[in-house]
This record gives sequence, structure tokens and C-alpha cells, in this order.
Amino acid sequence: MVARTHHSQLSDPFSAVLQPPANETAAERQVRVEAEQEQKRVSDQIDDDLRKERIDRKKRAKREVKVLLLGQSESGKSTVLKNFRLKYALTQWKAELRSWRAVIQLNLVQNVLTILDVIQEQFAQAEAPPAPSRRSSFTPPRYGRMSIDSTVSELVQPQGTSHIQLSQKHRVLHLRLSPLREVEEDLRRRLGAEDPDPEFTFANGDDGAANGVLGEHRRRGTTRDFGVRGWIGALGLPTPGGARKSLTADEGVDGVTEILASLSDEIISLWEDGDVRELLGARGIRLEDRPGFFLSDTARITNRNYVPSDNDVVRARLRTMGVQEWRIMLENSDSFGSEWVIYDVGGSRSMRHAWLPYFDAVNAIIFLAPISCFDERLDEDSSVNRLEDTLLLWRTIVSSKLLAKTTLIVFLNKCDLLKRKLQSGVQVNKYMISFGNRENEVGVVVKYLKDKFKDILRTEAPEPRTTYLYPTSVTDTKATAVTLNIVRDGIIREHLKHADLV
Ligand SMILES: Nc1nc2c(ncn2[C@@H]2O[C@H](COP(=O)(O)OP(=O)(O)OP(=O)(O)O)[C@@H](O)[C@H]2O)c(=O)[nH]1
Ligand SMILES: [Mg+2]
Repeated sequence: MVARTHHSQLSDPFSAVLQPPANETAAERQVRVEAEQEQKRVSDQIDDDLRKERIDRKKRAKREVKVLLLGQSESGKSTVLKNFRLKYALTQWKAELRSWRAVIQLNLVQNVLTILDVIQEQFAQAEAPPAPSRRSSFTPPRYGRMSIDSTVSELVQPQGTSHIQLSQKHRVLHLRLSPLREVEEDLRRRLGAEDPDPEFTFANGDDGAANGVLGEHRRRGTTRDFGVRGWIGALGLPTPGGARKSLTADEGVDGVTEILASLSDEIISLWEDGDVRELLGARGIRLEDRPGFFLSDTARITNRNYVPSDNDVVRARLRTMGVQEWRIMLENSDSFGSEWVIYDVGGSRSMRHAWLPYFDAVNAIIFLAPISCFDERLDEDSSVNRLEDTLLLWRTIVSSKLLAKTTLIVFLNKCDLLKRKLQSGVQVNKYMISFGNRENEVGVVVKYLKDKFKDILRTEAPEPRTTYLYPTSVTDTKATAVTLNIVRDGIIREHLKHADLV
């Protein structure tokens, strides 16, 4: 038996190589044996670590709740994530507040630049020979009338703006605030901001050139939106290991902060100007309803010692590019639900291909449906109504077999904006013919859309199933905290129900 083993070892060329040299001295042998023992110790240690890691992973998987946030761009996914972190990871959240200053400064600067663009165009129009028909039929970038039920009603005819006379005061403000264009570039560079989507098409099918300065605006997708691939890098947040990654968003009073502080009065004067408001109104631009609106907080934000509040961070706009994973520890226990992994994805069309790999890996999907957008178009494709896009996405999700066992939760979001829009007189049935003669009131619209989501689920899901629908305004952190508690309990309950069945 021994002889056979010896023979088979020697006949294996690999064993032969591993044999000690035939003329090994006792001292050499001792060194070799010690080296071999050390190698074995290291190897055992590695095995041990791997085993521990496997056990840890299993334990973790047992207590982890994985949630995927889905919905079109600007639907509120990242804002839900912020709410989760504010509620369940308060210490980290508070430590990061200062890091958001640069994002909020950039949001404010972009609010101002949008107005400067409009003023510049108004001056250009006033100085130009009688307006060509194209320019007078300028359609506001975000708000165009389209029907969701594909029976297109009348097109929006924006009011003319030729009666609005801007004065020397506006010229001076325009000139004084022009350094903000460089500030915008500077902040974008510091944040590592990228243009949201190189494939953006122009609104209304025109080439942008006829719209003068607004052409540039449109080249960037009708808004000055910007995105980053990861908050940790862009904001210089501490990495999971503890060290700050980079950047200097909150370090001292920098050049940007100085410029903003020195221009504070001019920004306030611009925003409070009656002619400017009238001009924006006539062009259908409602800055106050757009993401990242901070003009009402100028005095506070331009203060040299400004530190963002919870609410500022929740309202800040920073587009997500790609997929970001966030871990939140809820409590010190090993039970399911004590650790949450939340995947926040980019919602614009060119980023949706990245969603699929997460479909079979999550316990629940929170689908964000921004229901105030019934009269708006997608930034990335101006021929598509935003609510129609949302309903199509919902259809795709509920009909996916991969998601048959995933808990589906819908946030009918931006109810606050919906309410404001309806109060300002916008009629839902002009965009959604099937809404008919129902009362143009927020509760009625919410109920109508709830039913629409449920109908799609009933007709498109491969098997009968339920979903949970909540009307939300996720910038309202108090109300959202209550909803998140309900959602959390619901997901855990669903999980236990499934676990009982297997
Ligand atoms: N008024 C109001 N604003 C909201 C609400 N939900 C989100 N917002 C704002 O809308 C903007 C866009 O929200 P995000 O959470 O960044 O949108 P997103 O779905 O993550 O968008 P992408 O990252 O582009 O996919 C932010 O400035 C939010 O503060 C809401 O219910 N009401
Ligand atoms: Mg986002």
C-alpha cells in the first residue's frame, strides 16, 4: 500500500518537483520544514477567513432587506433614499449635511442662470427686426400639452412676451450676475458633474438655433440638470472605511461662497422683480415647481456660514447616473429587517438597461410615479408625456416574470405639486381624455390614478397579485417617515408570509 502510494507520487511529475533535494542537510531541512509550516499557517488562516466570511454573508442575507427604487428621472427615487437615511441613519446624515452645500449652491446658481437666459433672449427679441413667426411660437421647454389617451387636444399657445418691457435695471442685474456663469462651471467641475444624457433630443423638434441663448439651454436637455456617478465621490462623503474621499465641498469660505455672498442682493432683486415674474409666467416657466428651486432661500444660502438644513438636502437636485448601493443598519439584531440595502438607479431612458440585473435580487420595489407630471414631457424625448411613460414602465414591471415574487409598492408622488397645479387651473382632462368630467381636485385625481395602476396590475401581471399604493410628497419628511414605517412593516410581513410558504 505504502509502496504503491510512493510509486504513484513519484510517477506524478508535479510530486517529483515538490520532493526535497536528495542531499538536503539537517539545517536545510529545518529551514524548509519551518517555511512549510508557516505557509500552511497562512493558508489555514485564509481558509478560516473565507469560511467566516461565508457564514457572515449567510447571516447577513438572512437579516437584509433589499429594496430597488424605480421610476423615471425626477420621479423622486433619490429623495426617498434621503428620507430613509434621515429616518434610519441619522448620525451619518447629520455628518454629511455640510457636504451638500456645493450642490445647493449650484442649484441656486442654475435657477438664476435660467432667468438670465430668458432676460437675454427678451432683450435680443426687442432689438431684433419684427419677430419671425418661429420665435413667437416658442413653446415652453417642460410644459407642453399632450394627451395621455392619445387624442391630442389643442396645443399650448404661450402668451406673447413682446408687451413686457425690460429696463436698464434688468440690464444692470444681468451684467452684475454674469460671473455666475463661471461659478456654475466651477461648481460643476468640483462636483465632477456630468451632463445627464448625451442623447437628449430637442424639445418640439426644432434645432434650437432659432431660440438664441435658449438653444444652449436645450442642448443640455431643456434644464440645467447635472448628474454624478456616486454621491460619495462627488460630495466627498466619508467612505465606508471612514476616510474622506476627496473634494472640499465644505472647506472654509471658498471663492464660490464669496461671490454668492457678494451677489446676494442682486439675486433677490432679480427674483422679486415683477417684470421678470411676468416674463417667466408668459413663457410658461414655473421655476418654483422645478427640482432644485432655492431662489426663495437666497439670503440664507448665500450667507458665508450657510450649513444646509435637512429640508434643503431633501429638496436638492442631483441626478443619479448608474446604480448606487446604500446600506442602512436599523437595529442591532439578527432578524430580517435589521439591515437594509437600497439600490438607487438613474431613471432616464438611457440608464434603464442597468435596472434588470437587480430584478431577481431584491425583496421589494418601490416604484415612484410622479403624478403631477400629467402635462409634462420627458426631458430625453419631448414626444413622450411623462405620465404615459410612467404607466408604460409600470406595465413592464408588473408583467415581468422575474418580479413575480417581489413586493411591489407604488408611491403616487409629488401630490403637493399636483395640488398646486390643479389650483392654478390646469385641467387634467385636457391631457387625459379618459378622466372625463370628474372633479379637477387632487383627491379625485389620486383615486383615479390609483385605479389605473391597479387595473394595469390586474390585466398585465402573469399571476394575480396585490400592490400597495401610497399618495406621497416625499419632500415632506415628516409624512414620509410615517409612510416608510408602514412600508417597512409591510415588506417584512410579506417576506415572512413567503418564508412560511416554503
Ligand atoms: N415638491 C416636490 N418635489 C419633489 C418630490 N419628490 C421629489 N421632488 C424633487 O424632485 C427632484 C428630483 O427628485 P430625485 O429624487 O432627484 O429624482 P430621481 O427619481 O432620483 O431622478 P434621477 O436620479 O434623475 O433618476 C428633487 O429636487 C426633489 O427634491 C415631491 O413629492 N414634491
Ligand atoms: Mg436619483
